[in-house]
Amino acid sequence: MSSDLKSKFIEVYDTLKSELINDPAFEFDDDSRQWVEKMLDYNVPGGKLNRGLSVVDSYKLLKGGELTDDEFFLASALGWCVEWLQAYFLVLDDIMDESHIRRGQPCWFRLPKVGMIAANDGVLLRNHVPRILKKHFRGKPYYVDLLDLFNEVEFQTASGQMIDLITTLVGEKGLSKYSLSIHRRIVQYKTAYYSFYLPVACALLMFGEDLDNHVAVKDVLVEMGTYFQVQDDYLDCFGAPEVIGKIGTDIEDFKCSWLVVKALELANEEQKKVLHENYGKKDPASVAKVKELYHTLNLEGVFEEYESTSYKKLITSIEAHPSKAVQAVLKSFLGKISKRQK
Ligand code: GPP
Ligand code: MG
Ligand code: MG
Ligand code: MG
Repeated sequence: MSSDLKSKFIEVYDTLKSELINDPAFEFDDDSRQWVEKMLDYNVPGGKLNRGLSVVDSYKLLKGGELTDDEFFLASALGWCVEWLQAYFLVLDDIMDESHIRRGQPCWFRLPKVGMIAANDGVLLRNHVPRILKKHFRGKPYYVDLLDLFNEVEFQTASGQMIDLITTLVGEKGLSKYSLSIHRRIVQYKTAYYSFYLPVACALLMFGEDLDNHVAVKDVLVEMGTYFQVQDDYLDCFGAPEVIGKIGTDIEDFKCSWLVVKALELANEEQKKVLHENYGKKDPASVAKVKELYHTLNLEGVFEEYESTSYKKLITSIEAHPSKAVQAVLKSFLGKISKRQK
């Protein structure tokens, strides 16, 4: 995606924001308008924009040619709906995970003037999605399918987030209950559907496709999303905070992370004891012991191995797809995330 396209995409954000802060369904005054504008600028556009840009990219590959201005605007608006949904998830996820830093700045709820107002801001962000869809897609034949898609994916994500959170109660009873199959279920639901399936499904709907005919595409995207969240788990511990823009909390939070599952698989009895005694503790010395053990077990190497195996598997399943245009969509998405450092 060229920087010119990216700046055109960001122009669409400005349009959508200005519609939302002048929404006639609410009597805005200066304070409320300013609050929403600041909240949006802080939380919506500051990420990598991979998910949002993928809608435009995917639609373009499906069409096989340049987009009209109208098509570009609509595909971008759908891309921004995905980014809005993500902003809503992240504002709330950071409260739940007790995180401090996101996208290189304090998490929204950490700002002294914000605090728990962030919980309502999350609700507002979530409500902006159907307002954008209503304004720009109400007359389209695929409008109902779009609404249904966003609802389904939100349900899947919230369910995934629930198991991410309640599984820590299982871990507290006995860390060794964590397994790769539990991990897989968590990440498939909390990340893969909204981050990978949703952007491509938006493009397919806008292109006039019936999603029931694209189950194979969904399967590949869910697989890709799983790979992406394993990377996220890896970067939580091994990523450079100044590059990933956040500071990991998975060890402190007792998360069923890919790293702890792998560590449990590889550790001897003595090393398991170190894990049991230090995992899920807030104090920096315990966290350091867990990180040291990950290093001793060479989880960096184990991850590299996983990464190249997953990549090859994904390429094989993509190339099994009958349509070259769909193959291009999937390969383009994979290209954006493979071997990512952030
Ligand atoms: C990412 O998990 C998962 C989400 C952002 C989904 C949240 C869903 C809600 C319904 C709130 P993560 O905690 O590993 O992400 P990060 O590492 O970016 O904090
Ligand atoms: Mg989380
Ligand atoms: Mg988190
Ligand atoms: Mg994470």
